[in-house]
Amino acid sequence: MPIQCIPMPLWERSRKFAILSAAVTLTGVAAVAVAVPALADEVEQVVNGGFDSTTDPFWSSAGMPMTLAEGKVCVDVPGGTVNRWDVAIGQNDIELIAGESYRFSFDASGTAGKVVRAITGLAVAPYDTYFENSPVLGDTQHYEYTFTANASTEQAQVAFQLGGSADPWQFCLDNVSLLGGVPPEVYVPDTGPRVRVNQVAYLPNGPKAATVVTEATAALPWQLKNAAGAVVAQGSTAPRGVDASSGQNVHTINFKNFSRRGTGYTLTADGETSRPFDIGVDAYKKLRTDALKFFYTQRSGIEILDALRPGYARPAGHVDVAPNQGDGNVPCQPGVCDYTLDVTGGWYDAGDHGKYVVNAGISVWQLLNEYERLPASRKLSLTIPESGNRTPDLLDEVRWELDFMLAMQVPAGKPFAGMAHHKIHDKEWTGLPLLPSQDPQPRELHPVSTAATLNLAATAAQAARIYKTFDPAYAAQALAAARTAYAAAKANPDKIASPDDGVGGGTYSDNKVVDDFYWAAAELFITTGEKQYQADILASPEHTADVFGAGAFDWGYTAAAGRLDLALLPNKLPGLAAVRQSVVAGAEKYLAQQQAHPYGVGYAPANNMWDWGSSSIVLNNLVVLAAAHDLTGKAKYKDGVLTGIDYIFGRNALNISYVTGYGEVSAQNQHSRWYARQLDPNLPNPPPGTLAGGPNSSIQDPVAQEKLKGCVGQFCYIDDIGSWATNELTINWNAPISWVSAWVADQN
Ligand code: 9MR
Repeated sequence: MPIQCIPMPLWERSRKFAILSAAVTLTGVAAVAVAVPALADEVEQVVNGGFDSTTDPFWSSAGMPMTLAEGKVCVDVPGGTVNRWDVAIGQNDIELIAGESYRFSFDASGTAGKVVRAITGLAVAPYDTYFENSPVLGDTQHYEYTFTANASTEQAQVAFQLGGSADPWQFCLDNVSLLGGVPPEVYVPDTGPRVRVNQVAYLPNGPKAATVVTEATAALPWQLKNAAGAVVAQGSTAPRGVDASSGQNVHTINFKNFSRRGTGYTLTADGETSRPFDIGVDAYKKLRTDALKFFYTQRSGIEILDALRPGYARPAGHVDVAPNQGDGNVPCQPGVCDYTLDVTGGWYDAGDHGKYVVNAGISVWQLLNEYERLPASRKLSLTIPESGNRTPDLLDEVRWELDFMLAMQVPAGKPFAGMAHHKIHDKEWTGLPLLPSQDPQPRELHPVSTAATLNLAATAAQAARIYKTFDPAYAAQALAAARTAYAAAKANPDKIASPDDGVGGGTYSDNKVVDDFYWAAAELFITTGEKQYQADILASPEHTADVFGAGAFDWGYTAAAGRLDLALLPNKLPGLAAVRQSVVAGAEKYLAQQQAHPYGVGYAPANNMWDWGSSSIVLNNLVVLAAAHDLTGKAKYKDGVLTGIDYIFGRNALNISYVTGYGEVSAQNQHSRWYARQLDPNLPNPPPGTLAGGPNSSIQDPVAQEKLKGCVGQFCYIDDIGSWATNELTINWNAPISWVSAWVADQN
């Protein structure tokens, strides 16, 4: 048979179609087959998958001949290749029908520890991948996966990609099958025991509550046991009826009167025993640091050192080293500007390689706010290259991003001088996995926007007051940039980033900027005390509006960030009593939602439609409760924060902690091009302390659409790397887990 190579990376594709994975995940959220009638006859698509006396019609890459031995096919895989697709075995001319389910199975063995990337995909450009899995090999094993095709084609292939190894190895294959017309797999999440707790820790003197999923309508007895299994407290559950956010009938358990510190506690009710948890504060002291250490590993433009992050070392991304095209000399999209900018550095926004000023803004704001509001954060060692200098590590880390934001400002003398470019990212979407240093795409600056400019104004104004003690020149530079940006935004109040500009990166389109004006004016006023900014605050419609909506603040709505800072930081704005009262009123709203919620969630989205990044919204609403506590000293707001975190750490419908490495079962496979262990066992999972986006009712990605169709609220989440709509990681989500865990760590 003709030998055929796969010339292009199969993952050089729009991420919309890059991945369909049916893998059983590390968290135990497993795909479970449920018996449903087959749609049609089951039809084998692969010819001669048993390699009976010939290898035809399979092909292999040039220089890697197939040999038949003991009824299977084997190859000597050459060493020294770079990409997985550099050497492969496969079969072409396979027909797939969109919407039909297929069972892809094979027996494989290989040199221990080597990896095969088994795919079903398009055999011709643009090489879409319909399904992939990358098992680690050893002795012969049977592998079997079911997926549903999302396209029809007569030009599909099954292929076994074997490249990327420095040293040569051996691979053998048998019984390759792609069976069409099989029953689709019904995804049923493995939610473990029906007693749901904060799997990390309850604070000794804090509230302590759990949720029991049960058919029972009358109260049930519960028991709290210590690590030795002895009953240390008991009581009766409170039936709460059907919870709208999950559709489950639930009871709650209140065990706040038990306060003895310890590890390995469990709660038992209705014949089920919860996952273990601690009573203590230490985990939050660790998390406040881990959540901040996340930002170093997101850095662009610098090598990540193994000495500082064992297991996470990688070369510098987007410096001018091939195949990167580098961020040192980036032009605009065609027709947008006639200059280039050096925008090296900053943090990668998320699992993509883009850098976006609006999302940089809210993230920087929140971390600098942590610095201002929670003084213990100033002393944390984040184990970063700058550790040990005389500047607090938190400020050094944030400066990495601030410098990037400042570099995104249009230079004097150019059209729209003083405005900020909305974003910089790849020209086309790339697939996964892809280390930042391996991204071959050209980078482009996108048009300026009023929102980005005001994000720069707000955060540079914040920086001006915060960095003053450590670097007065930098503080002055930041203040000048903030003033210039604010004036430029006032002169160009309607430069809205296009909601259609979403190829190669996200849009972050923000069509309402009155909130950003208010926030920027607030930060400039707090820093300078000047009347011009005071006048703008008082004239803003946001100043008297209820800014505490379903979610308090996010990249798209920033008024509450301004309101919180006016209420809590020293300033002489007239009418501060009303400003502070408005924060307390916002907190009352979230507290009432939380008290009505049997999982203790102070987030009640309209029509139970959970937002993209809901984990961060739940946390940001807790920031408002924390603010109310700090303003009034009232314990009910503090208890609200402590109750609210339980949901994040496992007291939820899925029984999962949304923070990697925290809790017995936690999110591990967040969508990322470089923490892509689910796709390549040689890569790491996200570092401990990484927050997953969480339930998103709109399930925009294909994995969520295949697995979660019809999901109710809290169930709209899957810990799969392909689910970018429910399971990404981002800088603006790790900022709130950092802020809230830091606040909690300070409470005991
Ligand atoms: O978090 C963002 C969410 O609020 C938006 O609805 C969504 C669509 O624009 O984009 C999300 O942000 C993504 C960004 O556009 C690109 N980097 C990854 C971000 C998280 O998914």
